[in-house]
Amino acid sequence: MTGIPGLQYLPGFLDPGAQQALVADVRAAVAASPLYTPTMPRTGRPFSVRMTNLGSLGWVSDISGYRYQHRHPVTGHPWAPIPARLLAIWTEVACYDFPPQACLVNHYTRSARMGLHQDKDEDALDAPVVSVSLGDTAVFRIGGIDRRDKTRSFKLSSGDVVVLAGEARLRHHGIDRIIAGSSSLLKDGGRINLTMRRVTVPDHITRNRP
Ligand code: MD3
Ligand code: FE
Repeated sequence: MTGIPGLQYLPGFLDPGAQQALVADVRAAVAASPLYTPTMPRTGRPFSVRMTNLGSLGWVSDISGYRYQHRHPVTGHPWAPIPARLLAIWTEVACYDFPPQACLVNHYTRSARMGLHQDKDEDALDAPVVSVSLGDTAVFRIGGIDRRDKTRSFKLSSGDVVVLAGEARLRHHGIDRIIAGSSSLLKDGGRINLTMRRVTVPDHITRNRP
């Protein structure tokens, strides 16, 4: 479908009404778990993307490293819950029997970007990652498992959903740039990406049972 096994690209999965409703849910959740500026491990350099999380676990980065934790690093409170409308998208597209535990909320202004990286801080690497794009279009780049593998890029527009499973799960990827003014969904422009993930291996899954 995309020529990349395990990558399912669902353009226009959410209609404009569903996108508006999701933005309202996310704004309410972010009021309780505010966006903050993470910093890079070792250097402490700030990210250009602001982040927060929803769900029982949230992905954080600071000078000591990357990890999942139960509390917001600034407020010290547990993360706000993942909105039902977002959980319903996971149920519809993930083909996975357990719910996501983390929803990373990435906020991009017109100059924000995300360098090429792998998502590998989760124990449940058998679970897919489900991404929902809202607002301005992004130029997304995806490569291979090896950082030097060739990459290709495509645009992620508001309402697009991407499911990353199997072979695609550990590919390098990043956001090269945001196309400012390409969507009127968010009143101040910019882009929000919501990434749902399973972090821990569900208890009752026993591997290699004879
Ligand atoms: C390909 N976010 O939060 S979402 C991230 O648009 C992240 O904010 C980007 O990469 C964003 O980690 C890209 C699409 C995506 C998410 C996970 C992937 C693509 C992926 C995992 C493996 C391969
Ligand atoms: Fe990623």
